[in-house]
Amino acid sequence: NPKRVWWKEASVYQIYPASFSDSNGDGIGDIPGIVNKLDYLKDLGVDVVWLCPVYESPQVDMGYDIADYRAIHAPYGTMENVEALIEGLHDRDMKFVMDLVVNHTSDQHVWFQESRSSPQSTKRDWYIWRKPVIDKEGNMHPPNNWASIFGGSAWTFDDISGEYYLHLFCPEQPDLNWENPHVVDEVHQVMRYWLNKGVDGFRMDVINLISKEPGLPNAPITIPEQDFQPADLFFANGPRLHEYLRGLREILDEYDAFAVGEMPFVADEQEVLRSVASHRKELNMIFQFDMVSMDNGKAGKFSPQDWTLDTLRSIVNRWQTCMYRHDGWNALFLENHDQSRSVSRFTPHKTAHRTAAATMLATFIGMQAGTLFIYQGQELGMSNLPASWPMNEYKDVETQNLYQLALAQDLEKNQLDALLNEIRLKARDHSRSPIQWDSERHGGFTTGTPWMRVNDDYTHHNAKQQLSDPGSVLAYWKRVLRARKKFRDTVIYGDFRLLDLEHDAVFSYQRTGCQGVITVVTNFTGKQLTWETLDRLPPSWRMQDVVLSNYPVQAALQPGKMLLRPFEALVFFEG
Ligand code: TEU
Ligand code: CA
Repeated sequence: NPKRVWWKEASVYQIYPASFSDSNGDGIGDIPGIVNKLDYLKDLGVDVVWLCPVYESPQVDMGYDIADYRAIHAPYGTMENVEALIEGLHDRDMKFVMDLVVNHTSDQHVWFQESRSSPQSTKRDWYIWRKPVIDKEGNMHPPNNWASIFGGSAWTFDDISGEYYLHLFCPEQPDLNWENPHVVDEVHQVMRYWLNKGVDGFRMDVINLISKEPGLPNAPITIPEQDFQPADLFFANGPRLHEYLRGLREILDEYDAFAVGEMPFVADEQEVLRSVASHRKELNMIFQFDMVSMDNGKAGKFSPQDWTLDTLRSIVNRWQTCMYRHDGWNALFLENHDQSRSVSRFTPHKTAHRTAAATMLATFIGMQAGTLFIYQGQELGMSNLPASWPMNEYKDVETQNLYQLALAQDLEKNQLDALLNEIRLKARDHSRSPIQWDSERHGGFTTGTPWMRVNDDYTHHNAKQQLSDPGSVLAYWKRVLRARKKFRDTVIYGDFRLLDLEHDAVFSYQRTGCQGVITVVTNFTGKQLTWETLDRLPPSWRMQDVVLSNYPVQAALQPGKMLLRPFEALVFFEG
C-alpha cells in the first residue's frame, strides 16, 4: 500500500497569472486579481495553488525568462501582494507552490550581463560558453548541432567575446551551468528565500535538462538538420541529474516542502522512477509528456500524429501500474499553459456535446491514481481559440517562432495549411486566453483592453453562468474532487486495471482499494453506442451503484448491455 501523505491526496489548481484576473484595468492579470478569487478556488475544492512565474522578467517567454528571482514583475504586483496571497491561501487551509525556473535565466539577469561582459568575468562559468567550430574552409559554426526547442540553433554567437552561449529555448533564455557549484548554491538560496516566506513547494521547470552530456557532443540526428527536434532525448537526463535533484530535496526537506518536476523528453519508466520513487529522496512526482505528446508527429509538436484509444490505454496503463508497483507517484494532468484545451484537442465535439465531453474527460483523469492537476479554465470546459482567428492573435514565442520559420521555408500552400491546422489544434496560446468570469465585456477578465483577446464564446460560456448551473462543467468538477476524497482509499491509493482492452470508443478501468472497487466507464466519442458489459464489468454491477455520472442515470438496457450516450461517463462503486 502506498504511504498516505497529504500531497498524494491533494488536487492542484494551476494559475497563469497574465490571464487569470486583472484587478486594475491594465489588461494584464495580476496577483490582487488572484486574491479576489480565492473563495472561488476554495469552493471548487482544490487544495493547492501552483502559480506560474511572477518574478521580474522581460516576458520574452511569459515569465519563464527570469531577470531577478527575488523581485516581482511589476504589472503582476508587489512582494506584499505575494505575501497576501500566501496568507490568503493558508487562511483557507490551502497551500502555495511557485514555479522554479533554474535551467536558464533571462539574458537580462545581472548574472548573465556580468557573464557576457568578458571571458574573464567571475560569472563567465555560470553559463555555458564555447568557442566556435571552424571548418576546413574557414567557416564558423556553433559548437554542436543542438537545436532550440523554439526553433533554430541552441547556440547564439556573442560578438563581445567571439564565443557562443547555449540556450535550449530562446536566445533570451541562456542555460545556467549546473556544473558550477556556485550556481547550485545560488539556486538553493533562491529556494530558501521563498520557502522562508511560507511557500509550500515548487514546480520545477524542465528540471531534467539541468544536467547536460559532458563535452556537449553532437546529437545523433539522422533527419535533415533543420528538422532536428530536441526530443531525441539527447540533452535530457544527463549524468549528474540525480545528484542535483538530491541536493534540491535536501533544501525541500528542511521545510517539509513539496516538489513536482517537469520532465519533457523522458519516456523511460526506470529513468522516471529514479526521480520519483520515494526511497530515492528526489522529487515527489513529475509531469511526463506521454499523453500530451501522443498527437505529436516525428517532426515535432506541430506535425500530425493520429492516436487511438489503444494509444491512450497503453500510456495510462503504463504509468498507473509502474508507479503503483515501484512506490513512485504520478502527476495527473490533461492541460497546462503549454498545452491546448483538452476538450478541443482530445474530444472534438459538436457544441451541444461540449459539457459532456469536458465532464467525461474530468472523470477519465479524475478517478486515476496520482496528484490531480487542474489548469485554470479547465474546470469551466474552456475551449481552443476559434479556427477563424488570424495568426496575429497567437502571442506565444513558440508558436510565432515555428510559424515564422515555416514561412521562411517557402512551404507549399498545402504544407502551410497543414501547419496552421496543427497550430489551431495544439498551440500553447489556446490555454492562455483570459479566463471567462462572466458575460460582461472581455468576459469580466478586465475593465481595460486584455493583453490577449478573450475567446468569443465568453458571452454564454463563463464561470458566473456555471456557478448557478448544477449541470455545468464547474459543478461536475466539484463532484469529481469530492469523490476523490470520499473514495480516497480506492481512488488515490488503490491499484489500477484496464477493462475492455479493445474497444475503439469506450475507455474503461477499475480501481481496487481497501474501501471497495471503483469501475469507470467513459465513451470517448460523440456517438451513442451499446456497450457489451459481459466479462467487462463485475457480474454484480447495477446502475444503483453509480456514484458519479455526467448524464441522468438510466436503467441498464438489459443484462449485459449498457447504452452509452455521447461522451457519457459513469463511475460505479461497490463497497
Ligand atoms: O516547458 C518545457 C517545454 O519543453 C515546453 O516548452 C513544451 O515542451 C513545449 O512548450 C510544448 O509545446 C517549460 C515551461 O512550461 C514553458 O512554458 C517554457 O516555455 C519552457 O519550459 C522554458 O522555460
Ligand atoms: Ca492588472
